[in-house]
Amino acid sequence: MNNLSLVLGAIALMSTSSCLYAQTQVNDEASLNAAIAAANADSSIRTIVFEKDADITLTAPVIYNGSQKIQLIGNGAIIDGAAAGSFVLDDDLTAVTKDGTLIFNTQADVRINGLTVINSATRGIVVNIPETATGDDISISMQNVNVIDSALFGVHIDDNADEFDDGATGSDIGINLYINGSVFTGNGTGAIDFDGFRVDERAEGNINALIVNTEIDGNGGDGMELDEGGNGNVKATLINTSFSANGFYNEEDLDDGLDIDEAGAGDIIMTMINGKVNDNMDEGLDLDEENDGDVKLSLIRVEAFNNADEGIKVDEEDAGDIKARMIMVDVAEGGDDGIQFTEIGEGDINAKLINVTAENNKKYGIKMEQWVEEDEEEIVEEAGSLKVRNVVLAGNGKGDEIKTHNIVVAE
Ligand SMILES: [Ca+2]
Ligand SMILES: [Ca+2]
Ligand SMILES: [Ca+2]
Ligand SMILES: [Ca+2]
Repeated sequence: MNNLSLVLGAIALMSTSSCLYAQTQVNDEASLNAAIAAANADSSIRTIVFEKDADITLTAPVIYNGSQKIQLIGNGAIIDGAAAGSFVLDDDLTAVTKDGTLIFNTQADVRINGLTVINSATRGIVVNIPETATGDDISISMQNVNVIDSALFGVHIDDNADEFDDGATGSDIGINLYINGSVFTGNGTGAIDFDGFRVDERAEGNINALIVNTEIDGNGGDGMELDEGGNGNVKATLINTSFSANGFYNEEDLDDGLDIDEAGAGDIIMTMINGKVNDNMDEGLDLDEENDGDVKLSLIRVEAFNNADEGIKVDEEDAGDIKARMIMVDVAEGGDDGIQFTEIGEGDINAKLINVTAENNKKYGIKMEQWVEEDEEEIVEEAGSLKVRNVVLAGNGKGDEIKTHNIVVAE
């Protein structure tokens, strides 16, 4: 048997075992609902295939409730969710809804390829992880997926058991996220505080995200927010990504390009290679770590230009350190400090900057402060360390020295 027939044989096997819907391709609302209803009723159905470039207009949310892994092969289909659900505003002008254009109520893996969701009346794609989920983490994969012009979140992956997104109750499992070749733009323009892409992970479990060749630009809330509470880390690896021109919708509380909030035990471990965080209305990159745990940040070839607040901001609180490495990072024209690290509680800062520029920022180009308590009068900890090589500061509003507290700067 030659290689081609081996491959074809493998595809045929896969087809019979997992592509029951390959023959009846989805091309409208009725066939999409029929396919999802069939998968909800029959756990052997794991794949739903769309007709090439199908245009589908929904009149209501489409809801997957199955317990099996599910794969949507979009083949370039576009789903218009302008009439798929609604939201109400409560007294605080917070939008309240359980709706979304495509909803997955499951702890099983979700894989979506080659699909675009536009104009959602509420959220674009929603994954609700049941509070009772135990066992393996959920893996969510989106390749060549576009979510454009949703009123609320573009994508919402929700492990938060609290209806109002409060507290730290959630499932025992964590979230693995893989995004490649995708665009999330124009979302979060129907109510305040809705991001292009939001992940809420609570209780036990990590957020483990790998995002490649993806643009998360022009959303009303944060471009992306990864929000982790309870035990567990946020690990994010971002390669060839853009988080720009986000955060414009709520003039009272503008938002960031990429916002990572980690609380409870656990670390933020972030690597960005070839990244852009430009023109956001609050911070470009905003990392907040609370309670036990460190921030470990590695930025290589990253630009943060023209953000309204800090270009790159890291806050670490309570026990734990900031360890950072920045190589070929340029931060300019920001409305506050260019790069700002604040370490509080037990722990230190250990950073290395190589070929970094910070120019024309409103306050300091680079500010790194290590405190036990912020603004303490007496230093009681061993100093942290900042190694710099070929670091250029120019035109910054508070001068062009690196501003530090209890950090030894060495060439
Ligand atoms: Ca969890
Ligand atoms: Ca945590
Ligand atoms: Ca600390
Ligand atoms: Ca900490």
